[in-house]
Amino acid sequence: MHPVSTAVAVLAFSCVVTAAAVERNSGFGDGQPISEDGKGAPILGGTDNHIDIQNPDNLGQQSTDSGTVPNLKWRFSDSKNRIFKGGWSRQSVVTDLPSSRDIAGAQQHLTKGSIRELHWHRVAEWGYVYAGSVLVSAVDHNGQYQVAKLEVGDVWYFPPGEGHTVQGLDDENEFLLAFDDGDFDARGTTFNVDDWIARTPRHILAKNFGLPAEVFSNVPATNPTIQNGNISTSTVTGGAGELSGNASFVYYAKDHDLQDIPGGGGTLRIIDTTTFPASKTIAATVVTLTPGSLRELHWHPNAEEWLYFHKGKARATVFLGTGLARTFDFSAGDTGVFPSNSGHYIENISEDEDLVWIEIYKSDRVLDNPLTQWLALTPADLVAQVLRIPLDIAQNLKKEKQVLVKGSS
Ligand SMILES: *[C@@H]1O[C@H](CO)[C@@H](O)[C@H](O)[C@H]1NC(C)=O
Ligand SMILES: *[C@@H]1O[C@H](CO)[C@@H](O)[C@H](O)[C@H]1NC(C)=O
Ligand SMILES: CC(=O)N[C@H]1CO[C@H](CO)[C@@H](O)[C@@H]1O
Repeated sequence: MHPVSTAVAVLAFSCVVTAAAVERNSGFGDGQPISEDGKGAPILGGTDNHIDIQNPDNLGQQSTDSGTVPNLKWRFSDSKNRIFKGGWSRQSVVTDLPSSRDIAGAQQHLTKGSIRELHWHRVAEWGYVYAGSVLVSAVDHNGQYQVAKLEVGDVWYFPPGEGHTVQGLDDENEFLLAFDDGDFDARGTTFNVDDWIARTPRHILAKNFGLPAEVFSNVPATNPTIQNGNISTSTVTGGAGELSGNASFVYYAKDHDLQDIPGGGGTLRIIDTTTFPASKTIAATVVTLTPGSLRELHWHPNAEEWLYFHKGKARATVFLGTGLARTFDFSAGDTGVFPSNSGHYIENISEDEDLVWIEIYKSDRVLDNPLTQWLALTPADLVAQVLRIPLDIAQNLKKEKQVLVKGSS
């Protein structure tokens, strides 16, 4: 037999065997696109069963989904990690998650003493410490400066163009970064100080700093981004003084109470210009949702929402209008985007683990319109007629935002 024919025959045979071996009723829990009402069939071609089991909604589990909705999820685990002596960094940008036009994100890790070198960006940078502690330092265009030690839950915001640096203080330190432009890798986004100095004629450096040119002969030209170092003990004085009060570029979690949650399903921290005045282009919410609870159906009138899932397991359906809806399964390490004004909810689908995520908006404010409150504050007879629900139900819808609705666990 011709070798190719043999291969085809073997392949055909193995498909038959596989098809017969797969239980018709095995279903989504086994990573098979087969519904209880008999739709679908087993996957016989190449597939990553592990990923399929984690994403039953990609397989078609949710019967209310409809139409073609683009992918709105990206796993940091699918990002290219850059490793350095002193840490690592991986990002989620518009080429990874094309629907995220407003926000790009990154995770970054610094070991003790390691320095994210001095740099600035064309875009604003927002940071949230979730492990360890860091020293951040920045100087604005007026020559005002701030040096601050941040711990877990604390946030920084550097406006576009503000020179800054970050140093790890504990043995291991990690934080989430968000930038107010999805196209973070565009040319002209990040400017590293060593890069600039290495690319400036020596006699110009001498003239600029009023120093012998040799002073700069060891400046690295390789752009290390993260480098080993010793923990800073220097203090800064002079210039136009320290940034503080409403001009401060840091938000300390300990100075702010958690938001009141009528629905009782968890905790919420809103970090926008009402609580962190300097953060003019990035607003954020840090949410903890208890098992079985629901971030109620709502939409954001003012911005696209970018999400980073820090802990737990979630399910969310995004409604894009005109009959379009798609459900996504999220777990720790995923990022996601809900387009501007899209309707959505997030449910904690774990039996016992809290769900923790961070929402980022390119805005000065976090604004949301909950569905229940809208219906409750519309004439009840109109709502009853349109939705064909009993009048007394429409009359008794909750008029107060629930935000996080407690589920039974
Ligand atoms: C860190 O401190 C040690 C001990 O003082 C010194 O030998 C070393 O050169 C320092 N490293 C850097 C990067 O300055
Ligand atoms: C500081 O910001 C808060 C919140 O935006 C505002 O209410 C307050 O008036 C500001 N204070 C000053 C001194 O500008
Ligand atoms: C503890 C709890 O209520 N878990 C629920 C989370 O959500 C999933 C999916 O809706 C339910 O199956 C779990 O029972």
